[in-house]
Amino acid sequence: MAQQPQVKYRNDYAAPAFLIDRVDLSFDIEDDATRVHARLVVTRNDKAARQDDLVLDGSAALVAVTLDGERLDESGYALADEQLTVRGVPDSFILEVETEIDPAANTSLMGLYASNGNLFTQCEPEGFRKITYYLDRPDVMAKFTTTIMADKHKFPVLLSNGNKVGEGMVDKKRHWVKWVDPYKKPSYLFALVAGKLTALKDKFVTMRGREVALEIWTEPADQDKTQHAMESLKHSMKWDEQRFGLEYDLDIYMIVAVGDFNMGAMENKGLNVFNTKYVLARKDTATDADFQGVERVIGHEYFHNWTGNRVTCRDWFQLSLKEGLTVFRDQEFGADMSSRAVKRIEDVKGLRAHQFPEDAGPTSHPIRPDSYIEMNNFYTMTVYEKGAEVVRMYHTLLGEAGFRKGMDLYFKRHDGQAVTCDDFRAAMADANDVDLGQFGLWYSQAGTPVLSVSGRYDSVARSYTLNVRQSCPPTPGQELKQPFHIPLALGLVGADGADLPLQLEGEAEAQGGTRVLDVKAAEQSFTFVGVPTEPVPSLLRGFSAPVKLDFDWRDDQLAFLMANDSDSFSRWEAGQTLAERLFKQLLATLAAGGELKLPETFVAAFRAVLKDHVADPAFKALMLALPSEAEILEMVEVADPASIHQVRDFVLDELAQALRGEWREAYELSQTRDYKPQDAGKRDLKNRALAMLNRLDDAWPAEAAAKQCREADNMTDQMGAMLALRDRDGAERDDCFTAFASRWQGDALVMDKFFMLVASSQLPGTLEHVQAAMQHPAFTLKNPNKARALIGTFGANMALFHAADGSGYRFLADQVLALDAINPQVASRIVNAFRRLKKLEPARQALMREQLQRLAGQPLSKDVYEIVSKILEA
Ligand code: B3K
Ligand code: ZN
Repeated sequence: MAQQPQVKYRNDYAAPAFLIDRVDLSFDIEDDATRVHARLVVTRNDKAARQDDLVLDGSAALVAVTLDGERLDESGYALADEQLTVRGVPDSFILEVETEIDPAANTSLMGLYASNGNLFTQCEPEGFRKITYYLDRPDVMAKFTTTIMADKHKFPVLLSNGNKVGEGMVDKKRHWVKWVDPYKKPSYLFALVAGKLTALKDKFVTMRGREVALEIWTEPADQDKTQHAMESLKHSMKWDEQRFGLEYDLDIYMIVAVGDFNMGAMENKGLNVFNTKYVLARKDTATDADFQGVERVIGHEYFHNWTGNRVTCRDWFQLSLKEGLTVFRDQEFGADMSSRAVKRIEDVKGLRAHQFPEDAGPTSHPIRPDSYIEMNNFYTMTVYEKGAEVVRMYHTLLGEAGFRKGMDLYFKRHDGQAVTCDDFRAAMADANDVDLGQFGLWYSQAGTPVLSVSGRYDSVARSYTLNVRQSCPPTPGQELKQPFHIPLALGLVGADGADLPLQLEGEAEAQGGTRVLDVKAAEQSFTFVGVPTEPVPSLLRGFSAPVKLDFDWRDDQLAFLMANDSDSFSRWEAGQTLAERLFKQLLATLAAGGELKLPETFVAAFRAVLKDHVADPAFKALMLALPSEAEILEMVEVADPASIHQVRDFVLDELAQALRGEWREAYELSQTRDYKPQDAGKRDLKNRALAMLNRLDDAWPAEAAAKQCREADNMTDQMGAMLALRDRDGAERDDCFTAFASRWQGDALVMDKFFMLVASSQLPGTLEHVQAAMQHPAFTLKNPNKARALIGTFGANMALFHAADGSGYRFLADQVLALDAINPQVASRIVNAFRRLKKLEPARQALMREQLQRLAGQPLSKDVYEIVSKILEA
């Protein structure tokens, strides 16, 4: 490999040798460049090892350095390897640094960059150093003031963190605005926005009666799509007060939407910057899922104001401290805003489809990683989603009241500080006077633990014994694992379908229908007494821990749990377990050259769900969703993507055929009139039915979809129709797709949906269509949403990406190289499509390896290098 970038280790942490108390920034925005003047009030940190020189991070063009008013020449400082060393500084001093940057040329979208003529920043984790020279690490917290000067006509709106304290004219054309943020913050929370934008304005009165101005800024054309974001923001503010007693702390809260953005959104203090995808929503341009996404991300960034900003991370290895906790908070917010049962299932489904593969592959890492080459590669499903599961386990172990006590103590101890995951765990333990020592292994050990459980009923003693064994597969750098502390929530279901009271051996009386067992040893037994008849165990209720569960239920017991379990997660899970067994059997049959057959019991279980007219339609839709191809890939030892695709398609075709009447009935009964947000579940069910019906050769489902495509008054039904037609060649498909692309060619977010449909099609010729779409005037690799919609989606298209001739792999590698030259972060996400290399059957493995080696032979960014080398070395 061409280069050997440096690895950073968690254990190398050392406190900063200097602290910065104050930063006064001024930005002089001109057409061809932006001049940045930074005035830093610096003191030597007496709690750290003494260093004579001040070493700042930075990569911007340096114009001048001044120490206590004296301009330094090159004898006073040195510039090398993206660091500025100021020699022999006193104990406290004022350092002024002037830099020049070119936001229009910045395609990485880190630091200060231009998007459609406006300027935006992204600093987390290490973007601030692209703006000026600084101690760009989260444990250096300072008070910031920001003055921005620019042409008033081109940049009428100038925003930064905190409160606006002044504005005026510099000369006839140029104006200035000054912002002061009264809270200390690390540089990664700095933000600046400048441009032609308009705001939707509202206000919120906090629980202590303070009035906060709320502003959502967009390009003028998008202003009519911000109402839902505003409602979501107000709900978030209220929810955090009610659930956690947390109040907002500035006089203004601003959200700015930008079309070019590397991720979802960013929680900069008082000035969140958002991907337009998570702000803009109008019923004709956004699906129900998009509306939900906006609410979730608005909540997430708002909740960061306490979990992230008021209390931040000591170093980037601690990222899950703020991300795992904030995802847990946004999940709970979502559950409280809609259906808790549905939300939990959706979250677990996402974890299984995206985090489990990560944890089982070459880039597997603990939620608190031990090392990294490029920090941007560690904003992962593991740090975020598994991190949230770890926070949820505290909640499960301590209960709502105990968890709240822990949170209160965490803020009491650490408000205004930069702390570690261990500090959080200590607050939880101390507030509840419990020992969470072993629980700490969730932070240090990677991999998805496996719980193998067996049950034995003793009819004479009327007791039921569960034997629980835990193990965790090896992951890179971690061969052997110690046993985790696992909360195992369970119930025992009696013959009538009701939960039996639970009494463990030695306990005086029975308590409740669901219990949480503390599993701590490699092997452990639990005996329940007073059990009148043999129960069916319902295990891991609510998905009480991020583990894989193995229990030898009979198929009829799973069907019984599907119909009766009082825990809705476990009802859904019983169906998933049945499906998993089915897929494994069918894959084995296919490999042995046998004939595929769908068992009648499976059809019957689906029929029962479709015929259940009482259940919440959103829940029904989830019960009717089979594990995805990505999930099935994780179920087998050696994966042949073609077989996985074939088998899943077979099951869907059979279900469509065998239940055609039921699907049609579901389609017709779920029709809705006028668009109401609360009908989302019905729309989901209806559109799933429409897609199933379009697997049949009948003409009417295609006509129904075509009609829906023409007449839908909302994007959910519009997309539902297109998804139903996506894999069905014919005039209906062509007409619908053509009309869609021409109607929405001017709407960037809707065009992303179009590109996603093109790249996810199962029809032969999809690769050619993707290549053609790259020439579409609305497409550009420079826009991350576009790259993800077309190239990212293609990388997740099991049948086409893994084409037997290697064409999918070659195409993806080509795009990774093209993207890496533009935006390494986006390229690095997309190259992850190769991470299941080792799981593939030999022929595809060889083809994929060839492409990975081709990549490795090229000059790569640190981002892509880190992922490619890990995949090849595993
Ligand atoms: N904290 C940001 C993520 C920054 C990612 C940098 N690559 C958004 C969030 O988690 O809320
Ligand atoms: Zn976050």
